[in-house]
Amino acid sequence: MSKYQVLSESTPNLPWQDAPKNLQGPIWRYSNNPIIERNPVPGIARIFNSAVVPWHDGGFIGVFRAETTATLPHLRVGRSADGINWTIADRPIDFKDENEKSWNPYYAYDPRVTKIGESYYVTWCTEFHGPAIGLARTDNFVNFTRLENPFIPFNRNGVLFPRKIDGEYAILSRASDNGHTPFGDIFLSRSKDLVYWGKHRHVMERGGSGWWQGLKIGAGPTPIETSEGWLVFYHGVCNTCNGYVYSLGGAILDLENPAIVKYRSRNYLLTPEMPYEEVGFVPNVIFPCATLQDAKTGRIAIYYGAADSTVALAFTTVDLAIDFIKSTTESIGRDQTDGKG
Ligand code: BMA
Repeated sequence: MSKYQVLSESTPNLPWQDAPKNLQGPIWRYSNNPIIERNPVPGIARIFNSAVVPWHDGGFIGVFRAETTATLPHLRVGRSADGINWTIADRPIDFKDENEKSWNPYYAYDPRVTKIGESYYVTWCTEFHGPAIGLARTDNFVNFTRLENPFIPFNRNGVLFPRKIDGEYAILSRASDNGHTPFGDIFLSRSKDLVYWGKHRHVMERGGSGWWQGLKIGAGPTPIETSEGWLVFYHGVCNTCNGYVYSLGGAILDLENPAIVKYRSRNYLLTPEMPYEEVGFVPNVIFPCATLQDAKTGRIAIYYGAADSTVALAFTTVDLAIDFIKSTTESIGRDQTDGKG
């Protein structure tokens, strides 16, 4: 029986490995990482930063960031029986607008997939006179209907909450620039209809008592509803003399008002240490985009892009993650506002 509860659907067959005996942090890696290697499909050089969800009959499905040998990113559907071995579609997702007219972005990357009710919503970084958040709905992962882009450019790392809060949809996002964005905090916005977004609130700022997240932070997987609050994993970026380093951070947001940060770890939960994280197209990147969790056991599987080159998998439990975040929360300071400040 776990101390904290995951308050969402059970996924008893999520991929899993027990923690190693010498576990140091709250998260441990899958021993056969990476699970999707370079050149995984003809014409595709790299798949990384991708999002998966449970699918029918105990299987899994997802939206993957595929980068062509022309180094252009687009999104593809992938399917898996075990969450580890993936079959990637041989063509990009063909997005339509609400009138069935083709609406495909010039580029698309860093997808997240969130189930709300019986529908699945994909958010990603889309081309809209510069990078902005794209939004689409699907019920079957065959037909994808694009909805209005939630925000004007520039914005990245748009991540929906898995249920309405106070009768409204909620999304995390990060205002950015047209390039590699040397700044960035996480904001919350709300909408009654997934079209008009407002009531913008500041949630967390870069820094947070740790240089590993001193440059910018961005939301990661869909927030996990737990008895302690919304468990969020995110990426925090450090600026070094040799470039950016992306680590994985964790925080807990208030269930009823997720603009309120209850706890936020001053230490990273995972940082690039393995060769496949430290070496690749972009070195030193851990970029989490999805989790699977099981309400019964409290197990959590985390999917992350490694070095912008491959997809990797790591594990934690709701107890280990929340206890770590709580025990390493130093002071919330300016983050503990209602965001109006
Ligand atoms: C960000 C995004 C991510 C990428 C990261 C590291 O700005 O482009 O897709 O993983 O940089 O290169």
